Amino acid sequence: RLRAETARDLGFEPMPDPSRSVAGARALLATEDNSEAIALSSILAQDGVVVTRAADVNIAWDRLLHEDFDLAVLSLWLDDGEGLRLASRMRAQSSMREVPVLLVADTDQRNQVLRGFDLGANDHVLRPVDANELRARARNQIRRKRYQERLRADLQRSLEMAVTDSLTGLRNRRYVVRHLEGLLRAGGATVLLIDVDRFKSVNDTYGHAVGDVVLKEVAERLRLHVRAVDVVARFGGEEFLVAMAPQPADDASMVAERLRAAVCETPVTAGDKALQVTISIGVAVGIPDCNVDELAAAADVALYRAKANGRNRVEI
Ligand code: GH3
Ligand code: MG
Ligand code: MG
Ligand code: MG
Repeated sequence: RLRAETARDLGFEPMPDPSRSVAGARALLATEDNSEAIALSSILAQDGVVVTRAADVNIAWDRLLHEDFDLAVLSLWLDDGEGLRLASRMRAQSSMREVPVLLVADTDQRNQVLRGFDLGANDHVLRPVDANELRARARNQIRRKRYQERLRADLQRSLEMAVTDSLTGLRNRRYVVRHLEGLLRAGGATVLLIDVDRFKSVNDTYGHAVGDVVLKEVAERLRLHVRAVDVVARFGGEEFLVAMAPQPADDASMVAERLRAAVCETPVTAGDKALQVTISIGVAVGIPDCNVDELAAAADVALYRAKANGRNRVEI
């Protein structure tokens, strides 16, 4: 369990904030009645809500399809339960599923309101509409909707963080291990295990910060020189792993050779220095029924050979 402070540090808001302004929120107001449209619009405008009016369900649907709204106010004046049908269609349409629906109904339309709740409506007001009540219910729905959107964005960001290496922006070890498990289940995988040569001496000579610049640049070159379907990850300190679909050894070696060349052919600039950086690569092609550890170990054996044979080399 995260403490509330930790959650906030990570960017999560613990609750919808009731003091947050709803000014600028966009509401669709569907009603056939002109004077009601004018009255409700001016009530909502008091909170800075921007109202778009739709005079029938078809116009309303069209607007909802093509524009983003923070609220839909559906008047049950709309003929023959069409208002409810609109609410129900909105819940079936993924782009509108999160738009809160506020029903406006007559006191004798209680049953329709209840049916509306079953169809996914969020709240209602009864005629004659009390201005303060409509405003309060609208603000409440708008804030809830916006809070939900922020939560979704936070969740997306957290998921991204959980699979990303923060120094290089590459996928992290956890992610690539999962990805390899998937590839192996689907029939096989090819792995390139990449280690920066004599990297300790970069740190020792120029300092850790320069070492980090080198790692970022190597990461970027690896990313640029694999195919979009291949996954490049930072596997450890100065080790990278490329996970690829199963392929003939020659093809895998060619990819590895391309990466090796991409790193050694152009010096890495760090501040005013141009550093000659090289990498060694071990290639492993997945045997049927092997697991990720076995595959990585096979690549490690090949990598060790590349180091022993002089570095800046590919071995398989
Ligand atoms: P070899 O060619 O045999 O791979 O030699 P090497 O010096 O690269 O090998 P070694 O494993 O001894 O050194 C790896 C170094 O990488 C040691 C460690 O301090 C450094 N390192 C690991 N992670 C980071 C990092 O995030 N940033 C920096 N700057 N250095 C790192
Ligand atoms: Mg190493
Ligand atoms: Mg080493
Ligand atoms: Mg190394």
